[in-house]
Parts: sequence; C-alpha cells; structure tokens
Amino acid sequence: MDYFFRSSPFGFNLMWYTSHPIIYGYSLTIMSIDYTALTQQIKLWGKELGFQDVGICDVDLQKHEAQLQRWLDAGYHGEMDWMARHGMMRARPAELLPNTVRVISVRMNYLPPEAGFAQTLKQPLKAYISRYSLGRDYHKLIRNRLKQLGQRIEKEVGQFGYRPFVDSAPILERPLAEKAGLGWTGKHSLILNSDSGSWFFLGELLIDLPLPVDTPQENQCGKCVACITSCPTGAIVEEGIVDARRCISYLTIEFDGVIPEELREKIGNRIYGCDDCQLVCPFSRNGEITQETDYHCRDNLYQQDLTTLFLWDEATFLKNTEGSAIRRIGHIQWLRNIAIAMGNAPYNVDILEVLNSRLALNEILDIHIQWAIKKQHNKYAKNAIDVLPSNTKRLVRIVEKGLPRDA
Ligand code: B12
Ligand code: SF4
Ligand code: SF4
Repeated sequence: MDYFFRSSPFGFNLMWYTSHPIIYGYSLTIMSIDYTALTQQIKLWGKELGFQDVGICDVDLQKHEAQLQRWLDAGYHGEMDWMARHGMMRARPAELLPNTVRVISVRMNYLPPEAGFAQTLKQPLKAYISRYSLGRDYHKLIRNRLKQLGQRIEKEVGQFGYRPFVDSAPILERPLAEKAGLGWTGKHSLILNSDSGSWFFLGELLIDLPLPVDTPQENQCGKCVACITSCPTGAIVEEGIVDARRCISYLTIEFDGVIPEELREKIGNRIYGCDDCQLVCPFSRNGEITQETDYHCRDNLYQQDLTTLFLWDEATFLKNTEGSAIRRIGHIQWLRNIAIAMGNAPYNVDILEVLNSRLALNEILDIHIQWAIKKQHNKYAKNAIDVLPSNTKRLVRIVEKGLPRDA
C-alpha cells in the first residue's frame, strides 16, 4: 500500500493515498478524504479567490534541470546571483518544503483597462512602464490569496503542510504552470494559453496532499516566431530561451549598473520593463482585462512626460511609488532609466535643462546623463525630428491593428 508520513504539531500523522483515512496521533481524529472531490473544491475556491485558473502537478522537474544549468552556465542570468546560488533547489520543490508531493499552480490576469500600449510607445516624450507594474505590487496580493486558499483547504481536511510562492522565491514557476495545464511555454519563454494570451502572473501553493494531477496543454506556437523577431534587443536567443542580460526588463529593473551603450538606443522610452514580445503574440488578442482594481494604472505613472518623472525628488519618488513594485529599484536607478529615454527622445530644451540639473548626484547616473545630453545635442545638430525607430513604428502598427481595445 502507498503511504507517506507527515509530522504535525499534534504529533505523528500517517496518511494513505486517495480516499484513505488520516489518523492524527494524539487527537485520534479519523477522516477520509476524497481527493478527486477535494480537487474540484480547490479549483472552485481558487476561482472565488480571484484566480482565473488553478491546476495541479507533481514535483518532478528533473527534465528541466539540465536546461536550467545550461542557462546558468551561459551566464544568461547576468547579475541575478541568487539564481545561481539556489542551484537545482529551484527545480526541486520538495527541497524547499519537505514532504511536498504536489503543487497547486494558479494564474491571475493583470491586463489593465485602457492599457494604451501603442499610444505610449509612439510618443517618445512620454514614459512607457510595462503594464504589469502600473498598479499595486502583485507579490503580496497573490501570496495572501494563496494563503487563504491553503487555510480554506485546512478547514476541510485538517492540518496539512503548505506554503505559498510568488515570483521572488526560488522556484521554477513556468515549468510548474506548464505541467499543471495552465498553458504552454511560448517561444518568448512565458506561459500563455489560447483563452488569455500571457497577460497573467503565476503563483504556487506547495502541498503535501496527493491530489490527482492535471494534463499539460499542447504547444500552439507552430511556425510563428513573431516574439523572437520583434524583440528590440535580440534577447530571445533561442526558442524559449531569454538572455536576461539583453532583456529590457532585466536592464531596467534587475540591473543597477551601467547599461551597455549599444543597448541604450534600443530601450527607447521603456523606463520600467518591456511588453514587446507579448504585444506581437497573436494570442495576446484574447487578453482578458483583470478583475483586480489594484492592477489598474495609477494616474501618476501612466503616460507621464519624461521630464515630469525625472523631476521627482527621492521623497516624491518614494511617495508616488508606495505599494508599487517600481519602488524597489530606488530613485537613482529610476533616474538612470529616464535619462536613457531622454537620450532617445527628440531634441527638447526642457529635457536638456532637467538632465543638466541632475548631474553630480551619482557616478553611474552621470554616465547615462552625459550620454543623453550628447544624444540630444546630436539631434539638434542634425535637426532630427522623427526619432522613432522603424521597429517601434512597426510594433505600433501591429498593436493598433491587432489589439485595438488595448492600443
Ligand atoms: C528571472 C526572471 C526574469 C528575468 C529572466 C527571464 C527569463 N526568461 O528567464 C527577466 C528579468 C529578464 C524577466 C523578465 C520578464 N518577466 Co520574469 N521572472 C523571472 C523569474 C523570477 C525566474 C525565471 C527563471 O527561472 N528563468 C530561468 C529560466 C532557465 O527558467 P524558465 O524560463 O522558467 O525555463 C524553464 C522552461 O522555460 C524550460 N525551457 C527552457 N528552454 C526551453 C525551450 C523550449 C522550447 C521549451 C518548450 C521549454 C524550455 O526549462 C527551463 C529551465 O528549467 C520568474 C518567476 C519564477 N520564480 O519562476 C519571473 C516570471 C517568469 N516573469 C514574469 C514576467 C511577467 C516577466 C515579464 C513579462 C515582465 C515585463 N513585462 O517586463 C518579462 C518577460 C521577458 C521574457 N520574455 O521572459 C512572470 C511570467 C508569467 C507568465 N505568464 O509566464 C513570472 C513567472 C513571474 C510571475 N510570478 O508571474 N523575468
Ligand atoms: S521583454 Fe522586451 S526585451 Fe525582454 S525578451 Fe521580451 S521583447 Fe525582448
Ligand atoms: S509570438 Fe508566436 S512564437 Fe511567440 S509565443 Fe506567441 S505564438 Fe508563440
């Protein structure tokens, strides 16, 4: 007979798989669990808690270990040292939470209404902030909901082992979501499905209950390579593999150093994250608008002039980004990113003035400000008015045609 042991504050638990009793050592409570019925309940509770999908998978990610190692060996993680530090533990959920046998994988839509993708990208004097980060920080929200899901299950089955994870924790979320049937791994490496595209966050509840598992979805990318060819910095180096060091999301959010000069122009007006590989995806047309008002765009960050954001002093930056993921990059990195966008903007006297006003604050910032000032002077000398790169113009056309509601 299959069985496994669990420890609990009540003492010793012995639990049999599917529909067998749990015997609690001291309390001697005996209860029988119908795992199939429990799974259906969990999926309903998950939806009540605001998740659009809930899937279940086992913890075997062995086939991903070699790929993860290859990615790390190639140095694609850049300066995200934690990724190398956690090593293969990221592919072994049971090492993170002993006795874990299943992962409940969830997804939550974040696409805000009136996303205004093309509208912002085509105005180089405005700041483009990726749409997942224009509202409240998702980490806390999703972790709390997962915790509530765990508590709901606990109410039904009694004490059991569980732990919620969202994003920052060392776990391979995408392979787990794929296994749990939430979607397939696109060539941009994100999880997407035919109902919603990829505009959703992932989260997981590691559990020690042997629930029945879901079936993965079939990959529907086919011959499409739109995300690979449209990435402004060529960061998608192979199908499904991103070299983070070239990705605008990494450069603007995770990396606090000097951004390589050859990549600065390609960043355009994207001052925090990037959505391009998702915008060109044919499945993004099916993106559902989020039900969470917390993810709606905040006025003080949405389609703002670069000069307005650059003039925020540190106290204003901290106040205006309270509760937002953006706060974590800090004021200097915020200014560095805006300085690059200003270097990419058309010649503008106000831009030159504010750039100069922020010199001598920080050594790394100065390098970017001086670069931006030089670019501004060059544009003045050449009388360059049309500064939008041809690939951005193409992207804007694709979005206006393919995603009219969100354009
Ligand atoms: C580090 C990280 C980044 C890095 C590196 C991105 C990357 N592609 O690896 C940077 C900073 C660049 C980044 C950017 C973004 N990220 Co990010 N990121 C993460 C994080 C923390 C870890 C990802 C990771 O481990 N990468 C390393 C690689 C090796 O692992 P992996 O891609 O998961 O790869 C496995 C499989 O893809 C598979 N595999 C590998 N190669 C191939 C090839 C094929 C053909 C196939 C089928 C499979 C396959 O095996 C791999 C190894 O086991 C996760 C959260 C988490 N804890 O998982 C969020 C996460 C992936 N990010 C997310 C988001 C939203 C983004 C952005 C869209 C944000 C933005 N708008 O700017 C961009 C998208 C850029 C992109 N195209 O990937 C979401 C994705 C949600 C979704 N729908 O999939 C996550 C899951 C966070 C969350 N909880 O919601 N991110
Ligand atoms: S987020 Fe932007 S830079 Fe990163 S892979 Fe996608 S398109 Fe390329
Ligand atoms: S753009 Fe094309 S290749 Fe890339 S994820 Fe979408 S369907 Fe797949």
